Amino acid sequence: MDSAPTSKHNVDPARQEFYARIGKSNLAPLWEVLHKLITATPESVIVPHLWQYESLKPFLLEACELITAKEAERRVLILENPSLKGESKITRSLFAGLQTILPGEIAPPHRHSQAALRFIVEGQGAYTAVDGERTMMHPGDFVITPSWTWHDHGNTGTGPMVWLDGLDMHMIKLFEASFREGTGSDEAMEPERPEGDSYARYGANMLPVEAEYDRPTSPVFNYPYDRSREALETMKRRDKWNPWHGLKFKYINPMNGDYAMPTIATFIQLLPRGFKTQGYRSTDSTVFICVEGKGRTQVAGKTLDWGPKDIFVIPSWEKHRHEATEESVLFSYSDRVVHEKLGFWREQKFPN
Ligand code: 1HN
Repeated sequence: MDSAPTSKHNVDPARQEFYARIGKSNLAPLWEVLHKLITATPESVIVPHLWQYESLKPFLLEACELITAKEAERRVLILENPSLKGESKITRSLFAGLQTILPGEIAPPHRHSQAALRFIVEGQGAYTAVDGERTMMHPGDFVITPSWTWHDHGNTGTGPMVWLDGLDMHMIKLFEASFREGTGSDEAMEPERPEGDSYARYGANMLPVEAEYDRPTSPVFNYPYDRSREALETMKRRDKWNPWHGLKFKYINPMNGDYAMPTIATFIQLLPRGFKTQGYRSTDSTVFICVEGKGRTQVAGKTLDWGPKDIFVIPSWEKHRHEATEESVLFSYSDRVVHEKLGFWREQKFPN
């Protein structure tokens, strides 16, 4: 096959003949690819992109006419990075999708190696059940489905309910460690514990003495928005604004103060009206959703204008700035926790 030289070395016919010959033994010369493999700085293949919720909403409702939640198993429209069409990826490691469930519908129980987060976008009256406990979901709540826990969803309300699903799916795929099973039934699982049980045990700044909890994921599986919003509201009265983040918090596991999930880092931040963050970049490609407010993010020569429920993605090591034209709240998730745990996370804060 005719291919353009990838480096200055391989114009040499003797080398080319050698490469072809060793290729038959499933060998290849590192020196031809080294500079592509090890770049001086991250070269993200993904692009920044914004999904405007208002323009997606009709598609979410149209999907409801085409397929039931039961038949779909999960009625999710995948947010695909424009540079990775067909790969079900918003970043190289993460999945994002918008799930819709109609009144009376059930998304049947299953479990899988992939961990999920739900960030509730709109509606009321739907629950998710995780590992035997149901929690009602409200807009702005951050809900966790840890790896290999049974989960189902049901809408007992009167209108459609929509949430953002974030999964560590492509990490599991990379490691070829995916398992999945159903219960053999389409019916919702019977709860084993009363609603609010885990929040009472682990979410009230107390822990059971001799707590027996050995998962790497937070035992609090619903971080309600009214609590996190109230905290931000109280803090904004006296806190100095961080020039790169405004007022930004990570969700934590109360057992150890670590990120709430072992594979996905989650954050919430408040930007006051008129605030402009200074340039910032980090190695973790990040998915943002605007919860409240209005603003714009400058990244790679693009301006992403966001408002409530809009979702956008910032690639690894792309310098960006947020500007809030109204007081804004952003929720975000990334694989930063993995970068940190494995020791390769980096960030750069710019002086302007
Ligand atoms: C999944 O199980 C859910 O449980 C949502 O709601 C989205 C995307 C890919 C694979 C499994 C859910 C999913 C998913």
